Amino acid sequence: MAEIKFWFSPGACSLAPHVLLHEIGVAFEAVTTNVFDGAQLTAAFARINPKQRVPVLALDGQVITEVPAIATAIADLAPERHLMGRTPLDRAKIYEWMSWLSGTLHGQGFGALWRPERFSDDPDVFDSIRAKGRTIIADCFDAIEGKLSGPYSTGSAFTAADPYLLVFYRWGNGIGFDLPATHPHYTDFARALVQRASVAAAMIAEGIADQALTDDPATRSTQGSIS
Ligand SMILES: N[C@@H](CCC(=O)N[C@@H](CS)C(=O)NCC(=O)O)C(=O)O
Repeated sequence: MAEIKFWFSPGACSLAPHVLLHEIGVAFEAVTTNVFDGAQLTAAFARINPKQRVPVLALDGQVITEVPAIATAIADLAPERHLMGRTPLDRAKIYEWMSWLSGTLHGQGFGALWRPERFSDDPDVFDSIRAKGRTIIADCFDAIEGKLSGPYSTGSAFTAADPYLLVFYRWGNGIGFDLPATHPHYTDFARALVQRASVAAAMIAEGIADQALTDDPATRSTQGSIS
């Protein structure tokens, strides 16, 4: 087995591959790089990932970035776990989920909401960009609600797409969406997922288990993260 090193920020999109590492039960070194804390985005980290983002996975020193690529690499470490599904169609569907979650919901939606400066140099239009981000997020949540109908996003078993969907469920509640009230399929999916041992283990490791999922809107504000 390769030597595995993994950089994450608590509650960030890195939670998804972090769950996958726990799911396959390998030994790995986890490095907390809190992206809320600029001081942790060091020059040393920039040498590892010049994009200055988490997650980062290193396999025997070979650095891999981007959630879909990292998820694929982790799945390939334990092919018997079928984290990329059991059929070519499953695999395509999982890439469909991950590409859309990464590019549209995360990059466009949460990117515009939390990082409007990525879309314009003019601070006067930031509020408008943030509003557009929130609309994109709402549209994505509605699409997710329409696609989910059980405990797994693809096929009849847990796959790499599932913990990625959990990341955005948590963020959505953190930014004031009332998903338990408005999106019952997505909520049932998320509640089932946090019961899974690998998900619980990753959330404990990230120090966010106490923020798991709650019906109390007052505590949901702590669930947001950074894009
Ligand atoms: N497209 C990247 C996005 C990675 C990303 O934006 N990560 C966030 C945390 S969720 C981050 O590191 N943000 C720090 C920053 O933008 O300064 C992926 O899928 O891995």
